[in-house]
Order: sequence, then C-alpha cells, then structure tokens
Amino acid sequence: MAMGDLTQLAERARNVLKENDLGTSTKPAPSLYPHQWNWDSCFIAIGISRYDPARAAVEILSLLRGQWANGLVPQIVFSPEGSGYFPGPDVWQCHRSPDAPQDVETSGITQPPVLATAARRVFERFSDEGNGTAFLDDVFPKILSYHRFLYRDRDPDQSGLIAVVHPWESGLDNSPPYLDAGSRVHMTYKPKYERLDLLHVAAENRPTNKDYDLFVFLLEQMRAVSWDQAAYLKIAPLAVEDVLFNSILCRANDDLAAIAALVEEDSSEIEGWNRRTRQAINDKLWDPERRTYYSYDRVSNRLLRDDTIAGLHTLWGGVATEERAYPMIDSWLTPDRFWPDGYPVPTTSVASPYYNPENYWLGPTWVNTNWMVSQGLDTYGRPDLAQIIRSRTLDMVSREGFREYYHPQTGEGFGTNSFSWSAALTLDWLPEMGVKLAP
Ligand code: 2M8
Repeated sequence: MAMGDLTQLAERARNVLKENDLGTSTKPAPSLYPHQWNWDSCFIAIGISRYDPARAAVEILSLLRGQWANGLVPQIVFSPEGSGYFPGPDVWQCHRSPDAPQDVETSGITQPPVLATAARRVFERFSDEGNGTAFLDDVFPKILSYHRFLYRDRDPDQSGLIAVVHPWESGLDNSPPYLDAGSRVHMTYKPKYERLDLLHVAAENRPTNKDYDLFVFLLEQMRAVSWDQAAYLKIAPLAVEDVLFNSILCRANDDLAAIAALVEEDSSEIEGWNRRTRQAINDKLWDPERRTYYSYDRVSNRLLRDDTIAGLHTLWGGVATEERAYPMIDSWLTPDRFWPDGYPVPTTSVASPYYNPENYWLGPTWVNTNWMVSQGLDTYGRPDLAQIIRSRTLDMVSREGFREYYHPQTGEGFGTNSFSWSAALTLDWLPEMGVKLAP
C-alpha cells in the first residue's frame, strides 16, 4: 500500500476510536457493545498509546475501576449511559458478592489477561519517564492482585494451568472447543432471556440460540453461588484449561515481571508462576501426533482436539519450545488449514467440520488474533510469514473498513462496523510501516 493510503487509513482508524470514546474508556463498537470490555480495552490502549499515552493510561485505569476485592478484573465494566446490551447488570447481579465493587457495575467473569502486556506497552510510550513510572506505580499492585486471583481461585490443581469456566472468558465465545465441551454440559432447564445482539448483526454471523442458552445457563449457575469463584470451580459444569488464555497469561507474566523490576518490586512470585504455566502447557496441552497445542477439558478429562487458532498463540506467549514451534508452523500454516489463499489466519481451520468463514469465531480472520500470531512468528524466526499476515490484514481493513471479522478467503467484512480493536491494532502496526502519528 502507498504511504498516502496508509496515512489515510490511520486517520480513519483514529476516527473510529474517537467515535467510540466514552470519556475515560472506549466501547468496542457503537451499538453492539456499548460498555467497556476487558481485553478490548487492552488492545485499544496499545493502539492509542502510539499517539496519546496519557489517554491510553486512562483506558487501563478505567478498566481497573471495575476490579473486585478478590483481584478479578471483569470481562465487562458497564457504562451507566450504555443500553441495549444483553446480558446487562440486572442479569449479572454481581452485588450478590461481597467482592464486587460498590460504585461501578460489572460482569462476574474475566477475559484473556492481556492487561500487564498493555500496561507495559503504554508505559514504554510515555516520553516523560516520571509520568510513566507514576502510572506503573499505580497499576502494578492491581495487576499483581489480578494474577494472584487467577493462580489462587482458578488453578484447580495448582499446576499453573488456569481454568476458564465460561466461553465468554475465553474471548473466543463460540470457538469449536467450547461448542465441544459445551455439548456435554447438562442443562437442567432452558434459560429464559431475550437476545439483543441480533438487532445489530445478522443471525448467520453470530452464535446460535443454542450457544446463547449455554452462555446464559452458565452465567446463572455462577450467580446462584453469588459469584464465589473458588467454590464455583469445584462444581463448574464447564472448566477448560484454555491454551490461548494461558499463553496470553505467560506473556503477561513476563511483562508483569518487567514492570516489577521497573517499580523496584520483587518479581520472584511472578517468575515462579510463569515457569509452572509454561511447563504445564508443554506437559499437558501438547499433542505430539497432531503437532499442536490444544485446550484441555477438565470435566471430561481430555484434550479438546478442535483445530483453532488458539494453539498458535503459544508463539505469542513464548511457550512453544523451538523443537515444537517449527513443526507446528510448518504443518498448520498450510493452504488446507490455516493459510488459505486470501487473508490468513482463519480462527478455525478451513479443514475443521465446524469451519464457517462468515460466523464469528468459527473461521473468520480477526485483527487481534492476527496481531498476536504475527508477533509470535516474528519472535520464532519467521518474519516472512509475520509480514504477510500484517500486510494482508492491512489490505483487508483498508478495503472493507474496521469490521469485527473478515472472510479468510474473500476478505469480506462481517459483524459490527467501526470495531475498536480492529482500528487500534491497525494503529499499532502503522508506525512500523513508516506512518507518523501526530500526538
Ligand atoms: C464478543 O463477546 C461478547 C461477550 O463477551 C458478546 O458477544 O456479547 C467477543 O468477541 C469478545 O472476545 C469481545 O471481547 C467482545 C467485545 O468486543 O465481543
């Protein structure tokens, strides 16, 4: 793409973030997602930090306003002005838990822990070191308490593998491993609710009603124990040691340890977690025959051998050993699996029985997963592939706009328009292509 087009793309991306700006936080999309989401805000902060580190810091701090006393950083921090999203605070009823914050409404689950990584990137972009350090002094104890929550309340065997208990916690809601594990959840009743997402996006591009039944049923199970996280884990009908979540956590632990050094705090606890998690992913989640990593279903005690982009995030997390990474890259980034002609990397393998190039996490290419996988490929000595992913992704967004997800073969955009993390991560990439972003 010519420099003029890239500069114009940057302008368009900044406009999307401006449009979705709620003051101290940014909604993921104008009407489909009218509140603040956890990992969305982390990606958004990374993008904004390229031209306004102070505003990026505010994004992180506003997410942390929703932090619970037990350390949980919630999936959603509800905005009082936001309406038209199901399930809203009246459904979550998080006030049932003494740990929930009093002055702000949130959901009662978490999302992939990109937070420490985002905080470190934001710090690095401050030109005034004093402001950057003040930001880190503020967020370090909070993010440490978040990771402590994960290792205390969500690591059932104390093995270093964190279990997610709701598909929404995985970030990849209807991804095949969750449909697979979800199909074994015995729903004792059919929940009653009304979906609002279908007012904004066509049903064929969104999760099914059956998927939503599971989402709502699991929410109600957690609500019934008043969001007591440790107690719930013992009875959870769905508990997955998710390879994407745990890989992201490894990278976040690296970043949190680096932050600890910057604020002159001890990092041995964090390094200890990280050794355990990396080891456990390699011991338990690697499939030597298929040459990839899978998530593990703790309820049925087996690997969920569904071929999704999740395993490739072991590159982003620095988890895959070199002897495993190279065969994994060679056998999976192929035209019949994750490298179709067009716009790789699909979130579900083209060869999977679940593959649907127009439905949410069942196949479409997403900007955030491409951003993580390409950086992982870079660090594992494949800048050639990383570079193709980046330029194809930028082509796709420039042609179709900042959509939520894209058809991996044609590049056609689906889901909501004006999707914040598609814009933010584009902005993170553009300076590497020589584009200057004015403050
Ligand atoms: C999607 O999930 C939310 C629930 O968290 C939803 O469909 O209502 C997912 O893509 C998730 O990863 C993302 O954080 C969220 C907001 O963009 O939307």
